[in-house]
Amino acid sequence: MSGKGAPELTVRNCGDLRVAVVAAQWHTQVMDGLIAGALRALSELGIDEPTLLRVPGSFELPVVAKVLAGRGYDAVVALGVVIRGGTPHFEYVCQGVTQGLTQVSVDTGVPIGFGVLTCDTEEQALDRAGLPGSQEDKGHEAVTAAVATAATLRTVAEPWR
Ligand code: DLZ
Repeated sequence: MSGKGAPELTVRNCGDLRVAVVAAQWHTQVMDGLIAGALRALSELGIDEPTLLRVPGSFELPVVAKVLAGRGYDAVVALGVVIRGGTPHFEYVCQGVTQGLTQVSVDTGVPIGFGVLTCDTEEQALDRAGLPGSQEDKGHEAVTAAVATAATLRTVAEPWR
């Protein structure tokens, strides 16, 4: 999938939104970049002191996202990186985390930013991790998308006000 065509999102009046970030721990260098990009985006949006929780691997992201979504957060951002190996495990982890996060979001009505990289190689992941020299900053993008969606949902919650 190409990053070409991504919108320039403008999100206003969102500094009071409560946002949690849940991040896996596999592939430290890539994860450090994703988390830094996510925290930078939150700071740019005026969202100070976000909650940051770590889980072992990407497969564990949905369960924590679900609990956070039930605790009053307006948006949750899930960060992880899964790199293809020589076994079908890659497909199972990718499928589990993708379907799990989609289900959490739709079931709870809380936007979940999808900052999970699914890559063939570590080089591809580094190129999307928002590190110096990276082409893309997927942690930043995932926060912006989740907060923009939460801000949109707030406008439809009580449209008569
Ligand atoms: C087992 C596993 C493998 C092989 N690869 C990754 C990976 O590339 N990225 C990731 O986030 N997690 C990986 N895991 C761990 C699983 O997500 C999960 O933590 C374990 O299967 C334990 O439930």
